[in-house]
Amino acid sequence: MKENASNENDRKKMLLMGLDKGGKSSIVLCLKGIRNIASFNLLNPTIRINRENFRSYGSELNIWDFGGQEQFRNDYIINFNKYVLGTDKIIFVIDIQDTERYSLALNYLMEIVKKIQEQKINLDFSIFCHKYDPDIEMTNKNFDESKVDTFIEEIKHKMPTNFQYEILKTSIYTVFQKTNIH
Ligand SMILES: Nc1nc2c(ncn2[C@@H]2O[C@H](COP(=O)(O)OP(=O)(O)OP(=O)(O)O)[C@@H](O)[C@H]2O)c(=O)[nH]1
Ligand SMILES: [Mg+2]
Repeated sequence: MKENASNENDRKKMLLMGLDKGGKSSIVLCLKGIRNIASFNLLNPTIRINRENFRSYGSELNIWDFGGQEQFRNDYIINFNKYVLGTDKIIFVIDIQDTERYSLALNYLMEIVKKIQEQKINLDFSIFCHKYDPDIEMTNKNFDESKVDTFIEEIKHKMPTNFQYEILKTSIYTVFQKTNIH
């Protein structure tokens, strides 16, 4: 985490950004500890920014979930400096199953990175290659791993060399759980 993180009570401010339907609000539910898949079906598209505070994995989080629809995105870029104030971490979420919007997602990512660099903002930055579901080839017949790999290489190529970030493959779908009852 960045050294000058000075939020109240050590609360971490985290922004979730990315195109609409990418899975950001679903990730928030996961961070909140929701394990019932049915709850995910109840999610509606996020209108502008949804802010929530909760405790997750030992940290107090102040999550800003940025609705990704086109009509909202321009404002985020124009007013980025205002939104990013006090931010410890940004997660940029890309739906890797949405191959048609790879370049749109990449352009949006680059706009955000440019803003961070212009303002010399110090924060953790992660890129989630999301919807990388277990056994994905069974649920998505069009899935082509080499396409994803090529895209990830393109991201790495476009990211400024002096910009620190991590790229992760993520999914909300995990395997069946069991709990002892006696
Ligand atoms: N296959 C798969 N689907 C997912 C995953 N995560 C989320 N989804 C689905 O993706 C759709 C969009 O999820 P949301 O979390 O609402 O997406 P969002 O990024 O918040 O969208 P906006 O609020 O419009 O910006 C929903 O139908 C989710 O169930 C995942 O890991 N794998
Ligand atoms: Mg949402």
